[in-house]
Amino acid sequence: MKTKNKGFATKLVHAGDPPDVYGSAVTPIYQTSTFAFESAAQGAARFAGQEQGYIYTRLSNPTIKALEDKLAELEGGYGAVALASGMAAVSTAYTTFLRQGDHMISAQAVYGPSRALAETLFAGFGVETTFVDTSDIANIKAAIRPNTRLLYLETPANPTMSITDIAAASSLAHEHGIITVVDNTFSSPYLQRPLALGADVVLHSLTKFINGHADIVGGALIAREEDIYRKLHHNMVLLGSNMDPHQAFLVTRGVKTLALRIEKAQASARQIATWLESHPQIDWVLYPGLPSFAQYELATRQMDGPGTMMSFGVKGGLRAGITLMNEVKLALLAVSLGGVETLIQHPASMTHAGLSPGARAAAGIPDEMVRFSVGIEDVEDIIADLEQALTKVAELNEAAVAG
Ligand code: LCS
Repeated sequence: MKTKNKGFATKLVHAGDPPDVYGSAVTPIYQTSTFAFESAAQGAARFAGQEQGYIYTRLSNPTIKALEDKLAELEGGYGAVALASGMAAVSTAYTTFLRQGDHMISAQAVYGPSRALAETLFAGFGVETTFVDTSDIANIKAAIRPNTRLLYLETPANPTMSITDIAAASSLAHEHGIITVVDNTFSSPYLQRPLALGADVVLHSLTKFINGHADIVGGALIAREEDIYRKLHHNMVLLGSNMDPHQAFLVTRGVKTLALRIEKAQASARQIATWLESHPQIDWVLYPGLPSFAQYELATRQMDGPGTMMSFGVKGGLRAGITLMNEVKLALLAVSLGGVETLIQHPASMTHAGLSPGARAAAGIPDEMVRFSVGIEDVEDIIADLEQALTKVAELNEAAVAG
């Protein structure tokens, strides 16, 4: 179905679906590694790019292509590559834009392994990275060098919720011939479309909101322009970082309800963040939908909604945070985010444990920080769960004062 001028929810359901020979309502799983040619000449023509058609699943596959076309349309890009995981997307992006002797500027608050990959493997390949607080554009400007090739942003950032002005950052990068990649995992294209703001590439861990059902890991890169898309595709094929057809089928199924899931969870997240902020056992809450959020104005301007992710500090520090995580019964104590289930986790000992304590402190990830991903359960149940766990925290804090 042609979805070019249709609304976002219509695109979620229909974009990318190729016509099927049997009229199948959903794109089938083409669980095949290879595709037979009718003749040697046809095989040669396909390899030469003179004839459209499939060759081998690492290069492309109809089930994967249907997802890629949907993602490209949702993000407003020329083309997308679907990848084995979000980290496959990060490593394919770094590999595509960085060579020995190059320099990258990265947001300092990014998903732990995205930073670790730059600090270990890519440092070993002779690529230097400067990590800065990209919420202030002046910090990006000050870090630019003649050999800077890549500006890597994550906004809102995991887990600080720190926001970078994508339009201002991309425009500065373009003045210096620097490619801008934006990890849009925390918002999804339903809430934020970085390509329209000037970014060159959007990155996703599809594991999160886009798939939404905690049953696969996957990633994607969506390019604004054809030549960047071709480079990403070329490197995906060489690196073998491609997705599998069965994974693609599940993501295509999951993404259809993205708007419904985010609307429901976001309404709950607004309520939970407001409730937490006024709770006596909570010190602070970081949620872009709260007027107290330092970048509330930028968040409201840049995003179509504040999303479903938040971080907060429990009174009593790390010990109290651990009590909260051990006492919740509905929320799963688990990493990942953006699924239908509410999840709670501890960045300093889990997702961001790979960062040095100094890097965590500089990135604004204190030991007492707890991260919360709001699911689509009834909000009353999520709040009741937090309430009973916070009662245990209060008892602990009172015992500490008494004792
Ligand atoms: N980018 C962001 C912003 C992420 O949060 C993650 C994973 C990735 C990239 C990597 O994606 P993956 O390879 O896992 O699909 N974030 C996780 C998290 O916060 N908890 O567990 C995984």
